[in-house]
Amino acid sequence: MLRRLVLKSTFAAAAFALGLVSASAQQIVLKSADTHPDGYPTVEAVKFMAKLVAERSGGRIKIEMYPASTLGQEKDTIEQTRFGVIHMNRVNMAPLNNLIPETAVPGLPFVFRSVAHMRKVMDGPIGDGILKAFEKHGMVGLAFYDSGARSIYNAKRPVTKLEDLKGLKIRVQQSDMFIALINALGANATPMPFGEVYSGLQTGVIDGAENNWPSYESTRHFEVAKHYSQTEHSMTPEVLVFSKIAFDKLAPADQEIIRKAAKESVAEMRKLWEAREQAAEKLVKDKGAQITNVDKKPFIDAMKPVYEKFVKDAAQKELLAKIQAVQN
Ligand code: GTR
Repeated sequence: MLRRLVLKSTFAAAAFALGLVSASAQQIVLKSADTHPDGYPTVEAVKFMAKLVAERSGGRIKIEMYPASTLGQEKDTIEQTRFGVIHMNRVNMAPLNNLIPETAVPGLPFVFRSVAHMRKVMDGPIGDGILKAFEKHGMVGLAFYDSGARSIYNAKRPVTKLEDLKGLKIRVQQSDMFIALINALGANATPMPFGEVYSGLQTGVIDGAENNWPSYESTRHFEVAKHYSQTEHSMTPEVLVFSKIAFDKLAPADQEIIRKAAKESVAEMRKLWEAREQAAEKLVKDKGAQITNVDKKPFIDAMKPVYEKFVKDAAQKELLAKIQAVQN
């Protein structure tokens, strides 16, 4: 009994030191970051999760959502999550590529044949293995969310073939793999935080970027880069992570509540995502975005050096082979 009490108060002290617990009550307050604004499917899915967690903990665990990059740009929030300053974070896998090699493989160009293939891989043992790999790097991987397919858009001209990309400065996420991907297509990759892309396009620091329909729409990039080419070169998923230092301080039962609610938020996210993808595509077209189709074959062929560079060691080769072997 005494031991349990001591353990409990040690936990309380540690949690307090990490800013998990509010001063007066026994309440655990968790800060959750997202680069997207309220209403975006990732943000709403975490709010859904927060509701489940609040219900199941009898109101004891509160997840506070900080959307719209209020806690910083993605790459910085990842660092803060590893240090335990931010407790939970929804990010794309790309800015994790340099830190966690396993995250690069599902982001490889054209690696998924379809959304169904991507979901089957990420929902199964392969996805679980990737989530597990986060722990060595200070984060607990909770769940994957959809991110549709990323396509290239620019302010200069319609892109229908590889040659049209020559010389275009295309913003990419802060990931060596995405830099290699865009350069292999013949454009010039410029890594830059998400929040700087609109002004970068406006001032001509960059000519274009690449993203899915909902991000192209919510950032209003379509206003300053109206040529959207359906390259659909990557389906790199979103991921929900928890700070490992903070997670280890939680009681096992609370960890379980969080893990379970995160997994349960995936179905909700996908429902919101599908609706938002359609709405975003319609909205940008109505607002004058010019959509072009590309013959994907030359784009796929151009990706050989990217695979050679980023699927090097035995573990990455094995992971790639396993992903490709999944039938859907
Ligand atoms: C979005 C993704 C964000 C962020 C952004 C980017 O699709 O949801 O997390 O990674 O792309 O391009 O920086």
